[in-house]
Amino acid sequence: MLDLYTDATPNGLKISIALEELGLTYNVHKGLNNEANVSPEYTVMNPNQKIPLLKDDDIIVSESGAILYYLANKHNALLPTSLTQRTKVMEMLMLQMSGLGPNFGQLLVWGGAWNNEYPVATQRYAKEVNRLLKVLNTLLKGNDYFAGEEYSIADIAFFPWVRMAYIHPIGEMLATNECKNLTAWYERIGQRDTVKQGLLIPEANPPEEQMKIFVNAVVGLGHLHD
Ligand SMILES: N[C@@H](CCC(=O)N[C@@H](CS)C(=O)NCC(=O)O)C(=O)O
Repeated sequence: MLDLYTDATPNGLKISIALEELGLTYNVHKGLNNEANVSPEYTVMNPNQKIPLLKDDDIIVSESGAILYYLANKHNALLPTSLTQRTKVMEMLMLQMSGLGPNFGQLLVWGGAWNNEYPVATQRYAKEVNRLLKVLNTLLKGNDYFAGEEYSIADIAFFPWVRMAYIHPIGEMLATNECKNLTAWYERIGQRDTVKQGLLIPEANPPEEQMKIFVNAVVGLGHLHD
């Protein structure tokens, strides 16, 4: 039995999208409400006290990139077979995990949650997110997906983060209008029924409500970040 500990954050949504793509049945546990992610029971499973986390019977995996890789390997799906393409997928997965995710998270903290109190900090992260979005736009030139012709976990990893640039008010600071390939890719991925379904986990909240949950998550909940 699969148990997903998650919430409506980009890292959490990656996993519900992947599970929907794979057509798997899973139990959903809302991970951020009432500090569920810092409870003693949860901390045993993930000492890092973050969501998402996937429990597949006795296998427990945290870190969204690792969960995506685990699912793709286990089900032999969403990962190309050729070494060259697989390596491309891993390269993109690493870029998402180490580049776009952390920088966009910081942008939302400084520019969103903390109301641009320190414009120099907001600008630093806006500049880097903009740069990365343009890199993604270049990488998608002539390609439907990040690994070329094949939809993969790299696309799933980027989608909920890139989505922020299109649906969060902070997107006004970002030059998505200059990123035609990225916009076409974003629309292509967003049209998938499985993606639409994954975005409704853990609950069918409108995007604005999801944004609030997300901002709480990036700022940090409870005693973890005091
Ligand atoms: N690198 C991790 C990041 C996990 C992460 O930062 N999770 C956030 C939500 S997206 C969280 O659990 N925040 C709650 C907290 O810090 O208390 C991943 O990709 O899974």
